Amino acid sequence: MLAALSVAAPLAAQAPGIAVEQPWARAALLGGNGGAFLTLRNTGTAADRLVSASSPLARTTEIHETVREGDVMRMRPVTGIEIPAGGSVTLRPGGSHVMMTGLSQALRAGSTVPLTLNFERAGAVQVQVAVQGAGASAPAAQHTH
Ligand SMILES: [Cu+2]
Repeated sequence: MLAALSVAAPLAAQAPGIAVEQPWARAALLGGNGGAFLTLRNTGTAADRLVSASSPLARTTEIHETVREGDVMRMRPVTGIEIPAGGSVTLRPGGSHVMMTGLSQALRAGSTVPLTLNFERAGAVQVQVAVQGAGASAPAAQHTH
């Protein structure tokens, strides 16, 4: 199954102090919503903060967290995600994620979605998000050379 997910685009991006690793998204329908997931690694000596995100394919792009209310898991927008100096934060299904709503084109498995992440200190970082199947729960195996 993983062989079908090979993607030509680079899967990691580097900005001063911030590395974005393994960005991936679930397949989603035209007009629908898609979640993007990734690991933010802060290689700098000061804390940084993801404050916003945008994609040309989405009407709006928000940073969401998932909270439990009784037996129900709900998503809600947050103003940012802190990445401690020397630390990392992983956005994953069931947790924090980047939410793209009002997609102007379907997200098809095997394609990529451009996403810009804006950090308080590191500024704008552009990544190509690899689209996986709708039921995917983790990034595909990645080869690093
Ligand atoms: Cu969400």
